[in-house]
Amino acid sequence: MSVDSRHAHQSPPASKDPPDAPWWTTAVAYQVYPRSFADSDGDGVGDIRGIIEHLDHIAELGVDAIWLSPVYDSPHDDNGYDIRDYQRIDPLFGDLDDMDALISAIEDRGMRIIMDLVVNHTSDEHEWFVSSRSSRTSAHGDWYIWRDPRPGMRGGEPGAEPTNWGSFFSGSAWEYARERDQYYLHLYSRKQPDLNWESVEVRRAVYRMMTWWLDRGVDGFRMDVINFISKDQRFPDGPLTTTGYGDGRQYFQCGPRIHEFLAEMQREVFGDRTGAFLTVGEMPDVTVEQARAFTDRHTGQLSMVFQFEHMDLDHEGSKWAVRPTSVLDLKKSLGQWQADLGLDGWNSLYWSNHDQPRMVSRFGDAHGYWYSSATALATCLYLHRGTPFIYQGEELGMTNVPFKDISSFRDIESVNHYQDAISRGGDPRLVLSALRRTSRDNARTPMQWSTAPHAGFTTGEPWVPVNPNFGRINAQSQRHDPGSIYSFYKRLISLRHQEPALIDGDFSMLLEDHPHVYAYARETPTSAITVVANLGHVPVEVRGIDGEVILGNHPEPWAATHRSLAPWEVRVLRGRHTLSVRGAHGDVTP
Ligand code: TEU
Repeated sequence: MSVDSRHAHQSPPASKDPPDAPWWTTAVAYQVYPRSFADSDGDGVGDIRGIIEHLDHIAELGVDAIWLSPVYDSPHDDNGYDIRDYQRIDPLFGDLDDMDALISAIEDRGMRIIMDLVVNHTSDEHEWFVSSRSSRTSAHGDWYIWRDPRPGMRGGEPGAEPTNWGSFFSGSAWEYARERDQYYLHLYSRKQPDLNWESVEVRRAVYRMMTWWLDRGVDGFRMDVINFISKDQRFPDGPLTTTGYGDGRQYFQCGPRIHEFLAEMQREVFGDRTGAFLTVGEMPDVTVEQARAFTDRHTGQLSMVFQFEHMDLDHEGSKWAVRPTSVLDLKKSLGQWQADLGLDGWNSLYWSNHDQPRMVSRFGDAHGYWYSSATALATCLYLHRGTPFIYQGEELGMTNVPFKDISSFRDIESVNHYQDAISRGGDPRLVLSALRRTSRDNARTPMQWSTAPHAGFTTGEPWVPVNPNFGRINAQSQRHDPGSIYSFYKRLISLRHQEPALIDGDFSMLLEDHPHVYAYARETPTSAITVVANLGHVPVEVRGIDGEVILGNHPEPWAATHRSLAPWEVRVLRGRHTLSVRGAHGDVTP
């Protein structure tokens, strides 16, 4: 391997970190999806009181911050990502008193809380939209993105939409409103109209609402599709896709005014307290260069972004056609992000969230090597440089769901895609089998607390059935078992907090060309850690892995006596190790 390629995945030295690095650079975060976390009142839907009752499950893991998916008032067309009132809690989840109680309970346990900020769009039932829709001259007339029908065509007529863009949830991204004889843009469902960020009044209203939440004691925001808020005002057609609609992303992904808007938000909302808050921008399709500009420690507008590159590696053209992710592709992608954000930017590190299938089913082996693959994958990613985000249930090794038929799905994206694919002649069995692997509902079944009915999630009928494997996979059986995935996550998080090399250390990928071994070193001038994992199904003999194992998923004395890595084995070693592997094709050296 050439020196150049070795350096391609090396981040620059870490010694440039300022001594007063913001709290979130050493933090581990945990995402709660309230609908599916814990139901305290038996209505079948998770709620805020349920979260409070189970806070110790999260606190004992050792995490520093909780990201709460939306709990705001909503008609729930997209499970709360369609907000009707930003300053009201949905009665399904509780009220503002419950929210205040949650904020204090989190603070009492030494943790922080990050709210979900969904301001690319609102619900069509938001009073702003109701007013905007009523007439062109209403008080909120220009708060949304309204365009006339195509010249020479009548509104509502097929093909009269202002552009050919498709919505992420199938169909056109435009909906006709007779009241104004115009179309409004909705990149997501037709009940999620996009706000017009060109309007200074919209921006002011959003900043006021954010400040109101900060004053209530929240510690930051996860910003939903925030890189879509600035649209190219020319609204051109996009290249046609297989759905029959155009792909408009190049006209709104990191659009012309995105940095200006986010800089304004930073100034108006956070002012000189910016470092005290965690801001993470969810950014589909963001490139590493763009992410570096957003997160630059001197000139950036956000603490970090959620990028999607590693989530898209298994897409064969679209998210509905999947192939397995290769370890080589993963190493290349994640290594590149480490290298390129290393010095001045900051990474978020995640395997899963409420939009992604379960990580052990997707990247690991949930059947043959459930424990080992879940723990190996977690160790590999969460000891990179950046801020880890764990999604509820991941710490238990929760898996994808054996959905029976289309009636078992709840998610608007899945349901719409199914109808759309079938109407275009798709084979229902094939469409269903793709959905089983990729549907967001895989992540949304209830938390598996115990072996009680419905996994202890609710005393009523859950809004979506629990995964039938809750008898085997649940918190009750794992919380006090030192050999559980939950206990492993505790050790992993504690290690991350203790070792300076894992916080500040630079990152160098090792054995870059090996198809199954994922290995890297983290180093500061005074300490080093080497992580080496076998993400494959056959043992691999790796030279250089002897020494002190500070964390491993095969208990001692296994590591002391075995020089080869078992399938899905991971070892975290003290010091910088020189590794080599003898493979079928000769030696692969670091
Ligand atoms: O998701 C943004 C997004 O584009 C995708 O991750 C989306 O989930 C979809 O799968 C694309 O195929 C965010 C939220 O996380 C998601 O839950 C919302 O549905 C969406 O925005 C709209 O608010």
